[in-house]
Amino acid sequence: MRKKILLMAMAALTAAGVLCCCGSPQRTGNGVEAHGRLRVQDARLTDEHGEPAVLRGMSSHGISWFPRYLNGGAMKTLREEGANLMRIAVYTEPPGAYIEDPQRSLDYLYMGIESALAEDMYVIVDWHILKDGDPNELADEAAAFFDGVSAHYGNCPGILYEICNEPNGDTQWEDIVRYARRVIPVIRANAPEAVILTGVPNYCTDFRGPLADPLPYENIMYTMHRYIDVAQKKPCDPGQLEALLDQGLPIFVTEWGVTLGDADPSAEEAEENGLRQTEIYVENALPFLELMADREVSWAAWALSGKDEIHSVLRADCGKLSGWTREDLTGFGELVFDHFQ
Ligand code: IDC
Repeated sequence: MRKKILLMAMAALTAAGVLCCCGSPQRTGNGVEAHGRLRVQDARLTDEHGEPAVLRGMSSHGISWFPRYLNGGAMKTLREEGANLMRIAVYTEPPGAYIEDPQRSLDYLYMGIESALAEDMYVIVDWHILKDGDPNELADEAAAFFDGVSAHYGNCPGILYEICNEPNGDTQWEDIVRYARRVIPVIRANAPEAVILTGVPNYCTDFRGPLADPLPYENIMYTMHRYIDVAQKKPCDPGQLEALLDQGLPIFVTEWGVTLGDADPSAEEAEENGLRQTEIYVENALPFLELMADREVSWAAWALSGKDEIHSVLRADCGKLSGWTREDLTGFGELVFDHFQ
């Protein structure tokens, strides 16, 4: 009886728009409550009102190493800074990651998803292959993983699925198509309308495959990953992204970040010696950021962590788990936080 009254009360609140289907409170703004269910229409991410939806936020680092930043306070801080997206990277390897200890990764993943949804943010569930360059190597495990997650969140409009992080090595587009044909129907059986993202060959840089032979499903986007060299003052060239958008390819930049550039022989040494992050030319990334803003391309920046490396948005000496201010951010972190909105 009590359960029935509770269900009736929840139904009334949902009908009145006070609760969404995931149980989070109603918000205004640029999050899930405002945009609702996403679709890919005319190669663009579109919200349930038919308007363009632009998602911007952070990618986690590998959740097996940095689960600490998936907490509710961290998501609240990102949200207050203007982010409406959190990408959660479930590494398949090395030891300690999903394949060796799936339950641990799932615990962290679900904690992160719930923290982000509670802050009205969209979430990308990222099957983070890397050393395992061909996603077919772990297709059985990926199918079981996505079946479990999509069964939990089938009706929730806040979840996007990224079926493979960065195919690499000699993995061809045909291999990715074969894998996608295996995994996408598993997700769609539980979450028929979910937006699904897929990586492309050579670490998400080679788009010839999807241009010639796009995946035969609705609501698909292809992921671009872009790391901008900030070791020498040289603004980046965003031409590849522009050309792909002009050709009508639906692109989601699920990782962008900075690198010290492998062409520079001193870069590795500089990183090893802890090159002061204030000395890098983060403004080299501006042409890419500006193009993404102009063309309403959604993005996640790599990565939300304080690991002592060039990719971190938090300073290595920042012990805070949330509530970061400008002083806690690296130069790269400031650039990212300044562009969430
Ligand atoms: C990097 C992490 C680094 C870790 C390494 C290997 O920043 O701490 O040691 O992975 O696990 C990618 C990948 C992403 C990389 C990132 C930076 O998707 O996993 O993270 N990067 O190297 N593609 C291009 C760059």
